[in-house]
Amino acid sequence: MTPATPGATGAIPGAPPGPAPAVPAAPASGISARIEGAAGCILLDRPRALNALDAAMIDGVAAALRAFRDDPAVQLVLLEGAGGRAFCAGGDVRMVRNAALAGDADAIEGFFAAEYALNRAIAEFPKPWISLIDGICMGGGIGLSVHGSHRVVTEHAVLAMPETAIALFPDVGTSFVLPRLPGSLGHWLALTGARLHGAEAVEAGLATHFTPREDLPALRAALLAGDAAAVEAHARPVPPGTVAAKAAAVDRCFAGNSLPAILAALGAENTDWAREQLAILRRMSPTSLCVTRELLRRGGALDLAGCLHTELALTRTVTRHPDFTEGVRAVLVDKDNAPRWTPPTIEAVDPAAIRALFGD
Ligand code: QUE
Repeated sequence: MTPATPGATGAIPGAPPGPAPAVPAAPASGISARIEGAAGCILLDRPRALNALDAAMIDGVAAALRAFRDDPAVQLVLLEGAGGRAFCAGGDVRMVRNAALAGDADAIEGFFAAEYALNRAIAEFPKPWISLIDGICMGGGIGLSVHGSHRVVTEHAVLAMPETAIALFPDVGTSFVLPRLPGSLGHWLALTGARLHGAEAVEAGLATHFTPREDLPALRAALLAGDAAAVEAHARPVPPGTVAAKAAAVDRCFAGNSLPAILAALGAENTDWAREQLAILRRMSPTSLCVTRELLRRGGALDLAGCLHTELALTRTVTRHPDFTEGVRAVLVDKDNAPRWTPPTIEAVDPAAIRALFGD
């Protein structure tokens, strides 16, 4: 068989039938994309980084999306993570930090613009876009899945938007999604970075179906045969769980329209859960918490495109704030988990500084 032209992109015209050639991805891209049966299959394949998305992976997924969208042989898209531990742990924030330290604003903007364009293309994808989430799914991984039609989680799935820990904010279109979750659930998830297990993620509305890991091979086989309805057939009912049990307290505490109001409500709650949430919020970037609260307020009134536009504008200002490089340093570079935030407390955040980050 003739090797594919190096650097070729898109489906190869006149390719012989049978096992389809890889759609475009060179092995170095961190993804692979191929047609199996009636399914366009995309594998996030950088397991040593928990499949965190770098620029090449974003370009690879975007090229595969275009090829699968335009290929009538592809009835649905199947998105998975390699390595057994993660679907996708996030984005390449170490690279973004290096670019921020180097003052390379164009590199930062280019990275996020490509990622957010992909998030929007997934929302507009005309065929089933089915993510099988059998491990860690955070940040950029939520962006690759939540805008698609089907998000199948297993008992090994852990979903979260943990950006306030690194002084970023919930992006990849989640400023559209989170304010639309029931009650104040999205505000709680965004501010605290709370991790939801598979069944809880279905309860919260981030995931659509729960299927045990042991059933994934059968589900996968049915999907390769083009049967998107197999997602329903293989789904198990979700037992009423911890999210429903917490919902009333979440709504009492996280509905406040400012961080001081949320802290006051948590203090008044006087439960172990509320004290734990307070302790978590006290570890996050105070500036990032205030940006996040305001972003979700605005996101509730915008469409997805408007949210992604707001997020992209924020990446420019927020990555220039000292908390961002410090947060990535503390969590992902030095891993001392001892960030020194500027200002150091929520009470010391100047509302005018938050407005300035939004460009008001
Ligand atoms: C908050 C985040 C991220 C995070 C941890 C946080 C994030 C992200 C990663 C991550 C994890 C593993 C990797 C990697 C990145 O961790 O966005 O390259 O191998 O991408 O507390 O927002």
